[in-house]
Amino acid sequence: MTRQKFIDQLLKGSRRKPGTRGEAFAPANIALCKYWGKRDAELNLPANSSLSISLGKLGTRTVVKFAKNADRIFLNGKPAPKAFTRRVLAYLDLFRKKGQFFEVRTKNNIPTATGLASSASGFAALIQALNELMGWKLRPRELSMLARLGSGSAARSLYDGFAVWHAGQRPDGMDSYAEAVDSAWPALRIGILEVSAARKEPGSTEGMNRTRETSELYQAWPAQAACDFDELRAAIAAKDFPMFGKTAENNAMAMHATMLAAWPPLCYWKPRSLALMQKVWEVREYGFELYFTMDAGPNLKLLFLENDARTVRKLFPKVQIVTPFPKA
Ligand code: 2P0
Repeated sequence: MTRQKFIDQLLKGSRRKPGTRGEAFAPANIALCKYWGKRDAELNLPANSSLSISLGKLGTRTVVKFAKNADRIFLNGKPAPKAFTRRVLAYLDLFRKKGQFFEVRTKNNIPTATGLASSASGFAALIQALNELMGWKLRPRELSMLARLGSGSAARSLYDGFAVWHAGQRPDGMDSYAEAVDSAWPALRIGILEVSAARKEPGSTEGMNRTRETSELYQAWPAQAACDFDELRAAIAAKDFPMFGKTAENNAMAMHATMLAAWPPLCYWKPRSLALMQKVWEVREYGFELYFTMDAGPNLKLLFLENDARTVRKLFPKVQIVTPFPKA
């Protein structure tokens, strides 16, 4: 099935009463059970289900309007860089009618120094703004499937707090959507440790394709991910922090192990990444409940509870602490 057919099917029967403007905010998210590998590249369907935590007020705000003669794309108040513009236009092409142009104004409040990807919050904000502009009145579940076409992890950025993105089984992808996990954990903290803010090489799409195609260890991944997904859900429901941290960290290490066994090998770690991992393991030997997760990049995201924030700050003076469940 093509993307276009998928979209036609999803929008069939939806209301189409365009407005004049759409605006939305979407949070960035960090996967605790990672999405790694696609079962269908055209429809961007994942090989495994994933689970994430959204970063509260850190994310992307986007305003979309109709434009007269040409598309106009802005990022943080300035005309957007070429690569960004190209990606947004390719996505808008999926939805535009002939002769229709858009003005898109996007702002990220994720400090670039964190090295956190903004494509997830970016596509999640864009599709919600488009939903309002086009008057589709789609629900978050359907919007998550459309966000997925821009970037897989964007499906999970439709929600605050914990979110799951179901891999689904259907070839048409209609069962691969994200939904919120109805469980708040106000004491949970994420600590971002930046090792490098440079653009990751290669990008995750290429990284996961190469891993899936060449890594023998990848065969073990879907089963581990399925198991970790269930364990994390159980740990969240029971607020069992050691089980939560252990499962998330082990899931990240397993994902990186599949990459190391790819050819050419993929190693996103820098020497400092490894030094930080070893520091976490060392303090855990002394009974301190600190864990980490890592994505397709060199930075660490620490996982800990509110009461340990002071100690984490002492151990890692440069840490940026995020509260994923901010008080309203
Ligand atoms: C995740 N990552 O679950 C995993 C963990 C990176 C490592 O989702 O190809 O930019 O656009 O669907 O969403 C990053 O991949 O990939 C990602 P595409 P995306 O967060």
